[in-house]
Amino acid sequence: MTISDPGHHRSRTRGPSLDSADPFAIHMAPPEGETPAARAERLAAQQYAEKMSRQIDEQILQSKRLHDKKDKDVKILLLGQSESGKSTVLKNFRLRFTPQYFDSERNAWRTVVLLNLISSVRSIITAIENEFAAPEFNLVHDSHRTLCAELAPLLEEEVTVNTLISATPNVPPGQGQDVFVRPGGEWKSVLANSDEAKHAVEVVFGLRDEIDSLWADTAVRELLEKKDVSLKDGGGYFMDDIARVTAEDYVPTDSDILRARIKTMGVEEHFFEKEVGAPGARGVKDFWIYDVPGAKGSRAVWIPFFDMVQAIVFLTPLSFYEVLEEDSRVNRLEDSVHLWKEICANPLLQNCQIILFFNKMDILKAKLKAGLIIKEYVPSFADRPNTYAGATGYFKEKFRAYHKRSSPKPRAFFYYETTAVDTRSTAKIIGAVHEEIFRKHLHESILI
Ligand SMILES: Nc1nc2c(ncn2[C@@H]2O[C@H](COP(=O)(O)OP(=O)(O)O)[C@@H](O)[C@H]2O)c(=O)[nH]1
Ligand SMILES: [Mg+2]
Repeated sequence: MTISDPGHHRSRTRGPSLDSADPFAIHMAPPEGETPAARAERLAAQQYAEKMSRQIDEQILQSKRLHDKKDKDVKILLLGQSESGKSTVLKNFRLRFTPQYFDSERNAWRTVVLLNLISSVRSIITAIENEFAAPEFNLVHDSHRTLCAELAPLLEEEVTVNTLISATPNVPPGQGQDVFVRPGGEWKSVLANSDEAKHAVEVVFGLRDEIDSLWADTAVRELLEKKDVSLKDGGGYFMDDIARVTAEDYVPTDSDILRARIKTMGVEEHFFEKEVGAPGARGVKDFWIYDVPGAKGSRAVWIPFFDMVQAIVFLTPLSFYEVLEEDSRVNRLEDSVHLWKEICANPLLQNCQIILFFNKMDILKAKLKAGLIIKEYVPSFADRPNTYAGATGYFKEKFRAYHKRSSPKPRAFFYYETTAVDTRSTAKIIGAVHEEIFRKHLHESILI
């Protein structure tokens, strides 16, 4: 019997009751002259087959129950362009509502943190090598060549571990390419139990002084500045924590896990089942969150989720000073505004709650502090105060106006300023958002 044969129950009971009319009865009857031993064996086999059949029935029933339950549970969709912080917000939800599960994965994240660290080291080595290759160079010396050679084993470890977790293991990731893992979190158990990952941790530990020397070198810093290599911008930045994250007994903190960077290929479905004793989970019902890819070419996968979710958390950084990685002709904020209008206007989503997060507000603050002039990028900003409040206020009103104008019917506008890598401030917001979504859902289920 196979799972694709759901009718087997009925066919068993619906057939003619007379055994003689049952075409299978003859096959089920004990063979003539059966020995006691053969009989025992036959009955055991029969019992086993029945047990398996019951187990399969139970599995079908369970997956159907889960399916029906999913129908009733609240489902939240995270939307926003690539790099807007969707996966980081998901981690915040997990930290708050399923902390034990989150906790059990720290070991896997340790390897990701180290991979992120190696990736920064690789960017520096590449910058140095390019400088050596240039016709004239004065910033780098033989000592840098030696240091790069000493650090080379790190790059080998990077390739080994990345190949191990890559969603396309037959095409080993080249150096410097983004590594995509398959959704479902299998990569976490692979990392937690792999000798290769353990070995990588040891290699990083053995080279911690060299990594430190590289990063402390003033000529290297000067070179990075000259070449405009900004390690911080891509996320997964741990160069200011070298001693801590390379230590033998290092265990990633919540904040490390939030900042660690790994790319998932495809849609992640996360089931939030109430954890007994979790402080954030009092009175919480089960719910689901979908984290989808956000790059321009992959947004078609969003659509099937539109008629099953009750709430959307829409993320956008206010990165009017950047263009899309996948299409450098498109300004990031313009792309976000365009998406926002489309989401607000979509008739499938007209009953859906839409919650806007202006994310990466720490970066905006830092940029403004460093002298960023908003109106140079957004002429319509004109002579408004070039401050954090000035910027958020201006863009908030823009997003609010589009929301009002585009929504097929009136709905509330929810808006938060977030720094998703900051666990503390985000925990509060996540709590408020969750409460709001469930309040509306409860209200509506009472009306129905
Ligand atoms: N500085 C800063 N970095 C963030 C923030 N939110 C996310 N990031 C980082 O930005 C990168 C992209 O975030 P991610 O959640 O993967 O974006 P996604 O592509 O939308 O899933 C990651 O390295 C995050 O650590 C934030 O509020 N501030
Ligand atoms: Mg993501």
